[in-house]
Amino acid sequence: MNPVLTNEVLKRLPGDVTVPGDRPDRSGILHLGAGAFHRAHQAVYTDDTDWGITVAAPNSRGVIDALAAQDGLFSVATLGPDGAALRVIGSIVDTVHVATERDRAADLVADPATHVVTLTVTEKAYRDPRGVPGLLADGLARRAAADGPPLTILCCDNLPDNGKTTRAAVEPLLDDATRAWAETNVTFPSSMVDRIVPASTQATYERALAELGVPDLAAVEAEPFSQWVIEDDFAGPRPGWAATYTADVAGWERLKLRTLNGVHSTLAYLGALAGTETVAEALALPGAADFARWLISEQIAPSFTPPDGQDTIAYGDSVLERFANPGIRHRCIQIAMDGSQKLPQRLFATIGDLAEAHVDLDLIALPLAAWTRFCAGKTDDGADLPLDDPLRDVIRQSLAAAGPNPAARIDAILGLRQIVPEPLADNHQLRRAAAKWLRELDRHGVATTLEHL
Ligand code: CS2
Repeated sequence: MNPVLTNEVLKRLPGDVTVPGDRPDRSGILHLGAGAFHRAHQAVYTDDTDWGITVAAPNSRGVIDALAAQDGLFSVATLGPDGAALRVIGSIVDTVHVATERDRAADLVADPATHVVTLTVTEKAYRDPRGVPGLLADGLARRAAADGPPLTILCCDNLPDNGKTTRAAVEPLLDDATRAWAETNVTFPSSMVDRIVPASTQATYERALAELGVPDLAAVEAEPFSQWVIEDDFAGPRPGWAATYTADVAGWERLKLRTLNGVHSTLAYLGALAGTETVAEALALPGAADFARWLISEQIAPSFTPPDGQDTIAYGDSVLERFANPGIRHRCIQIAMDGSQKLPQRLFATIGDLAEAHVDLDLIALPLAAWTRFCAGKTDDGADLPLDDPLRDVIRQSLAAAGPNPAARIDAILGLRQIVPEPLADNHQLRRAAAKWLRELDRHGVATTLEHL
């Protein structure tokens, strides 16, 4: 058998690769969602503590099979201006595949040795009671029946009030006895997580092989920046993560979701339409960076109050610098997916607050127009674009019924109650501005529209 990255191989890795110290022998953390983001974020924070993680994959098992074959080890390549630095992470000590081992997964939620359950399962997972919320509810029922120790359920997905959102998804599924027990024994802190981690590609695995000398099929790559702000509301022991602990995460969530993620989605739709592959390339389109800065200062910043000590415009500048990192190839199409689940907190919340404050909505209507055009599935050059979205059919049907008229297409999108808050549907200023931008995009394409802003 060809060697892969394992405990045995760790001892003879090249000297410039950072390796884990003593590995934890058991895990106090159960993590749901084995994606690249988890591996480059929470798993790295945990690697600096003496806690371990059992990572559960809800659906696809490729990554956890790779991790299982590698003693839980994987590498993170940090891509800075001076090239890549590789670190092997040792915090993952066990794996579980929920689709085929659901019973074991529920037992792990109930296991008295599990103190914290963390989640990165993407925005849409909280809407499906049969999926992750159902698993948590089953696990809590078992924990309550055994009168187990308190449990912290910590959401790390890009949702506003993500702790409350998680609680709201789980609580209705609990029986009365479990609900009463959970009330005093389970907490759902909110958290703001941040690190740009593109989906791994062939290039990621090739780099890992070249640097490690053995294959690493769970390798990830990420930017140098990393941040984690956690509401300090732990039911039991708290891992020694070097995060920021605070009583109020809401301001941090808003700052990040509206600025970083809002501009990310904006650039993703503009870039996808213009035919650029990555966010860095979209930002390099003539006029794009000026537009992004303008959007941040004129529309995003006035929509909310940032947390103490933060300045939204300065934060936005640092975000744009991160987006421009040439080492990070974050594909527009990846960020563009699931727009119906992302845009409520990234775009429509901003627009709603601006409308209430009677701020002009002209610039913020451009991302709305770009998304509307993106949903039709063609680039400015007529190439096909995928619409990877749980509400794909509803969106496509409404757009088809609207026909080619830009104003009618904007009204069709604004009429989608699952996505757009009610008061925005008949906001005349928004409708007019978005229809104007959509007409521009239809006639001239993204590149010309941005250049002539
Ligand atoms: C991105 C995020 O894919 C997306 O929707 O906007 O994954 C973004 O890279 C992270 O939230 C950065 O922390």
